Amino acid sequence: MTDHTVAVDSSASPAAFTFSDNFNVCVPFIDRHLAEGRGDKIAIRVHDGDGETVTYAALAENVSRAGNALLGQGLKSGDRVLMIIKDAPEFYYVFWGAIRAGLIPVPLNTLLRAKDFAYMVENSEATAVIYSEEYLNEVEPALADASHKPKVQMRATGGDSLISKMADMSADLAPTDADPGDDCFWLYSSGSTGNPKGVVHAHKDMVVTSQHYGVETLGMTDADICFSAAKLFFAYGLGNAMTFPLWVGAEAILFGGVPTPGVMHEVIEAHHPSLYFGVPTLYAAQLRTFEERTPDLSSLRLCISAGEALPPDLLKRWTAKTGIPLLDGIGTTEILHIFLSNREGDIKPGASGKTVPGYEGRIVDGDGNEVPTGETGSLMIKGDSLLKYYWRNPEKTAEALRDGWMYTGDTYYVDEDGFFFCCGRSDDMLKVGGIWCSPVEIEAKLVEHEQVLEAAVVGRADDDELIKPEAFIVLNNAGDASDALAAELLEHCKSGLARYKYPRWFNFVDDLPKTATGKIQRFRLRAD
Ligand code: 3UK
Repeated sequence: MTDHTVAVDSSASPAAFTFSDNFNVCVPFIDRHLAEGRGDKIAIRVHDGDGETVTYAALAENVSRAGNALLGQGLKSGDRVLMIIKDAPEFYYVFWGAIRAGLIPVPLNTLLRAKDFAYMVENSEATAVIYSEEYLNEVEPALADASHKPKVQMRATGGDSLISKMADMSADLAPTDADPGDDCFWLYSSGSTGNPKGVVHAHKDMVVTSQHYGVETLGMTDADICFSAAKLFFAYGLGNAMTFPLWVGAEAILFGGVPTPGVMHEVIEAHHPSLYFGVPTLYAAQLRTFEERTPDLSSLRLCISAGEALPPDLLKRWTAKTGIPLLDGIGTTEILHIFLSNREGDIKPGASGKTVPGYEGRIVDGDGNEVPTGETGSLMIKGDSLLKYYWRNPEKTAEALRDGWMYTGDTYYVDEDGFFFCCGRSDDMLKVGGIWCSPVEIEAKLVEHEQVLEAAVVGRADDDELIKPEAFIVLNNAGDASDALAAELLEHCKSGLARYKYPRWFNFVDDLPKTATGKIQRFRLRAD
C-alpha cells in the first residue's frame, strides 16, 4: 500500500481498516481531499468577525506552513506543543501542522486558570506553547510560575505570532513517517483527586472514531455542515467540529466566543448547519429562550448531546418543540469519542443508547464479573480508539486499562433491548455543563477563605435535572453565617476557579459527615 493511506472496507458495520505501515494521519484527513477533487470546497467557515472561509486547498497549504513554522523554531520529533487556542482556523493549522511535522499537539481547556496551565506545562515538559491572546492573562503568569520553561512561547495570531511567521514558510512539508499506533496527540483529563492526566492517543484513533461514530452512527457525508457548541479542545468538540468533517470532506462552522443560547441560534440561522452538537445544560438554556422567540432550526437533521446525562424530560421537551431528533451519547477523553449512542429512529429517553459499531460494552461487579441484564455495575468498554497510556502515570494506566478494556468509572445497567442507562459515577466527580469538575478542587478553594474551617462539595440536580455543585461549609470562630458571607464565598470561587466551577448553593452546617479515618462522606450530603 502507498504510504499514509487507510483502506476502509465499509461493506459491513463496523467497517474494517487496513492501514499502510507508514501512516501519518495528517494525510487522509488533509491531503486526501485534494486528490479527491475537494480543493475548492469550504472546510471551515468562521462565524466571528468578517466570516472568513478556508477551502480544503488553503487548509492543506496552511497546515504545511504551520508545520514548517514550528520546525523553524527548532522543535524536534516527539516534542509537545501545548495549544491554548480558541475555536478558529489556527487551531486546525497548529494541530495538523504539528502532527505532519512529527510533533505532538496537546490542546488544553482554554477555560482553565494559570495554576492549571502551569501544572500542564511542567507535567508535559512541552517545548512550545501557542496561545490565543484572549488567554494571555492566565498564560503569562502560568509560564512565569512554571519550573519548566518551554523554549517557544508564541501567540497564535497577531504581530510576531505563529500565523505571522507562516507567511514566509513553504507550503510544502513532507509528512513525517509514523506507525498507525504511534503517539500522535494528547488531551488532558481530570480526576476527583490528584492532578489532570495526559491522555495519549495514536495516529489511528481519529480514523476509528470518525468512521464508527461520524459515518456509521450519524451517517455523515461531505454534504454535512457541522456546528459544535462544545469547543475543539474537548475530545467531544475535536471530533464534532474537526475530525469528523475533515474525514468526510464536510464543512465546519467555528465560533470562538462563549456559547450562549442566543449566539447558538444566530449561528444556526446564519449558516444552516445540518448537525448540531451541544451539552444538556445548553439545550435546556436554549429551550428557555423559545418562550421569547422560536429560532429557525430547520436546517438541522440531527442534534447530538453528550458530556453528561441528558434528562428524559429535557429530551422530550426539545423534540416536542423542534421536531429534530436529539441523540444522547456517552464518550470519554480516553476513548476519544462516543461509544454508546442513541440513533435516529431508535431513541430511548433516559438511555445513553446502544454500543456504537466497533465498540463492546460490559457491566461488571467489583470482582470484574459480568452482571445479569438489568443489574448495575461498572461500565467497561473495548474498541480501537482507547488511549495508549496516561503520560508518566503507569499506576493510573493500569487502573484504567484492563486486558484491553477501559474502566470508565461510570455506573450503568443494560436493559433487555441493549440500551445502556447511566446511574452516575463511581467516584465523586461532577460533570457541570458537560465539563469535569472536581469537588476536591472547589473545597480547597473554599477553605482558602479566612472564615472557612471545612467544606464539602457534592452534586445537586437543578430544575432541569442537571447536576450543579452545592457547598456545605463549616465556619471557624471568626465566621458568621449570613447571606452576605455566602455572596462573598461565591465571588471568592468565581475569581479563583474556571468559570463553571462555582457552587450554586451554599449551606452553613455545624459539622461534616466523616469516616472513622476522617474522610468526608460526600454521599451522605447528597439529596438523593
Ligand atoms: C460523563 C456522560 C452520561 C461520563 C466526551 C463525548 O464527555 C466526554 O469526555 P470527558 O472525558 O468525560 C467523560 C465522562 O463524562 N459523560 C459523558 N457523556 C455522558 N454521562 N451520559 C452521557 N451522555 O461520566 C464519562 O465517563 O470529558 C463526550 C465525546 C467525547 C468525549 N470525550
